[in-house]
Amino acid sequence: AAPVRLADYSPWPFALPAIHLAVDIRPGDVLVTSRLDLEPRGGAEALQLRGVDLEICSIKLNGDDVAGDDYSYRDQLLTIHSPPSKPFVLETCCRIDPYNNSSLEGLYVSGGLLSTQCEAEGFRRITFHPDRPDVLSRWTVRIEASRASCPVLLSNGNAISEEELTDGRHAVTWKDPFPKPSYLFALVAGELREIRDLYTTASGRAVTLRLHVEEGDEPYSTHAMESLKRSMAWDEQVYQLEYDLDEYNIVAVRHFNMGAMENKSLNIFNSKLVLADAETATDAELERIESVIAHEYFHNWSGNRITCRDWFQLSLKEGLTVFRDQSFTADLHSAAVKRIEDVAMLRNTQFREDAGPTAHPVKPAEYQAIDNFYTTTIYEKGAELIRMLHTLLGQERFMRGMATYVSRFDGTAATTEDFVQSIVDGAAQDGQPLGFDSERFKRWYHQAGTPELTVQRQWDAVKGELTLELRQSTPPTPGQTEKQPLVLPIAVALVGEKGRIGEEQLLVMDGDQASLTLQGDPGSAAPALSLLRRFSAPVNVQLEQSLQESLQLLAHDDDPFSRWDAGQRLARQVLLARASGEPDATVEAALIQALRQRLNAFDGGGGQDLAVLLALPGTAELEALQNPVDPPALYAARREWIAELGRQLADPLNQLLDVCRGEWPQAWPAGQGGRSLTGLAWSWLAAAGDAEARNQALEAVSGPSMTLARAALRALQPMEVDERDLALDRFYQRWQDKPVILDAWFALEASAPRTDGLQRVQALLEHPRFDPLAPNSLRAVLGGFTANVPVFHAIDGSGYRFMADQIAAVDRRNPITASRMAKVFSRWSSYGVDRQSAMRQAIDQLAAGELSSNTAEVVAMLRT
Ligand code: BAL
Ligand code: ZN
Repeated sequence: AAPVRLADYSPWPFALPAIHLAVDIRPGDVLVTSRLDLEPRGGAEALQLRGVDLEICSIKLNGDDVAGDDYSYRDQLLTIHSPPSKPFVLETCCRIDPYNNSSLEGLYVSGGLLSTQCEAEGFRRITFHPDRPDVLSRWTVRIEASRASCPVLLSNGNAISEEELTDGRHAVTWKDPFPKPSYLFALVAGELREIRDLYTTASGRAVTLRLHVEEGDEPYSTHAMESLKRSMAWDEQVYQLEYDLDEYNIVAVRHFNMGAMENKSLNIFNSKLVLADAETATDAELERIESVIAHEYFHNWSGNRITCRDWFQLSLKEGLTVFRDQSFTADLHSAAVKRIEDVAMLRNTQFREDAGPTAHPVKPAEYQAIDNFYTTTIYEKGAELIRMLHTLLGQERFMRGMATYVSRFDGTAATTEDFVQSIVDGAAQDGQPLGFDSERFKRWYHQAGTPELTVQRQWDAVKGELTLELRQSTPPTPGQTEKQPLVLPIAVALVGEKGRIGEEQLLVMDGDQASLTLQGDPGSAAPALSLLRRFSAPVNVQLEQSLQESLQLLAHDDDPFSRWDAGQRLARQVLLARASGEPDATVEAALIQALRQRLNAFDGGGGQDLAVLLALPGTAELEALQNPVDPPALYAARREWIAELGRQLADPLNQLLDVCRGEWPQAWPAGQGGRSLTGLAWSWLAAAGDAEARNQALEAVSGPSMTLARAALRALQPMEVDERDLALDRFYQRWQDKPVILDAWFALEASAPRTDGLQRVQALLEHPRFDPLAPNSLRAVLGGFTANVPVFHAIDGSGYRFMADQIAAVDRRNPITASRMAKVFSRWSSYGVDRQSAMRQAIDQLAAGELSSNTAEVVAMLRT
């Protein structure tokens, strides 16, 4: 099929101010009657509506049946050949089968519950509709079903009437006063238990908050509810944005392609992102749940009240909303830790995407299947763009820009240009110069690839001046060979032996080259350069830094990100040298010494900062620095280095465990530093052969903290020791009836580096507790398998062939999940000859089969 192109955008030639839906849920099918109030806007000869797998029962125009000659339904398009030129009503009735819909798009069944997923293009599987985000309507939805099987009937907006019908049936009608596109429509019907709370907004609106979960899951909903209230308060305080309806519903479903979905006033969540307490979820999961609850709530303004004109604008809502949820977590917890974790994630996922065959701009120019563009580039790089605007303008000016954006575009479908223009117009209301070229800034949206920032410097000891010469360039990406310079906000400072020298400076670079002179201490040795503080721009830096300089930054930089980055740089050096077979004894000794000092200085409190500082760089980051990439060598280097750390630092690590023990029982968010450090100490000590650490870890699997239990499993899982199998078995026995928790066990089993790893993964796919229709289970086993470096990357290609078979099988049921999994092959050209050709064969094997358009698009990108 021809791709959809941004350049081809034109408005829909009708307005659709009101929609009335009647959804009749029956035991074997569902009847959907839709009444569309349509107003021609001139220029339309025919009316075209999207529809997928719909069985037409009737089509009426202004009350009269439309004759067979007057319409056609083919290629997922319903065409009414000659619609009236005046406003008219089109009523269609269709039969759909949600009971056999494994795609998890449109209306489908999950564990007896009927629920929807319409973003991006799922609504066309429910009824005929233009199904594009710039068509906004007021919706009224009547749902009818048997009371016994579906006592709860939910849709968007407010419930305006309830009817008791004959034959044990009932109906509820919902009306949403805010115009919205079809992708924000939601419906849920089934048996659910409700947890209710109340939130009063700043202006006094009483909002009923309702969380709907399966029977028995009620005790695990407190954290999600509290997170929602915190989110509502934060958006009022920070953005002056209040909730706008009388109810807010969240439903937890087991079978869900994404994490969660921001449907207007009826969020639907993957149950793993709702159900949690300290015994059943890790600290990281609790924080993630809090942030996703916030993310979906924040969409009410950044996404719902102001939506996207077309799907090329996806980052308009996603980048902005990720930026907002990142800021929320930073405000509530540690801003430094949050920034570091976000950067680590960006480098390990988005930078990898930007360097491979699926690289695309934050605003792509074309797509085949928009589902393939729910990527880390659209989300996380998109958020970095907003963050750079914030850095360039400062909080006050940025917030004035946000207020301008909301006042200009509330109730409409906007573009990323609208957004950037609003931000700069709002900021400039103070009459001050903007400080950067906003047209150049917009290039960030259209240009794929991670810019390389090359820095050279000269120290003038007499004047005490450090002069920097900076150059930027962006490597070519598929379909984009020529790149332009971008606007880069670069925060820099000098660091001496007593900490920062002088003030931090913000260099705004918008051409190929720039230079900057920083004032240090005359007559002294060259100070260390703290570059790209807070990771002020999403770029790769090329700068030669000595061991001494990195150590100085690690010890004395006042920017936590740069301090962490200095440690990471040394750890990367160590791991890459080990992977190449030539360990660097000097760097290793210096790094161990620096870590020892940190560990010795720790006396409790602030443990999370230390935990992130000690964490090793991610695999993707290391792979980006190796040519050709040898994943098993990197994996082995990491395991050996962890064992070395455990041996060399055994004493301070054991002291650390003593200090941290007191924090174990503290309720999240307290105690998380102590628990993180405990996991790290177990992992390092266990790898060094410390039996006591292995025992402690084994005991924790049966203990009251899921954080410690999972840290223990992670520590034991890479090793061929009895404690590993005992621990995994204990965990399984304890949690086998809780699918959300058991997924972690599946992932750990699938990623355990055993000699019979492939057979074990095969057995997991046939395990009675494995649910092949649940994307969470698939991601646990197949995602776990691809993280199982020695088995997945077996030199004979068996791991790659197996994965290709699995992706093809998943694709027949669930194309959205399959096409995401296919990206696991995106690094094929970076490996050595044998792996390269084996992975390429697996891709070709996948391409030779019958694929969904989603997966076919990804596979085609991989093969270019
Ligand atoms: N809109 C899809 C889920 C999310 O990003 O919130
Ligand atoms: Zn989102």
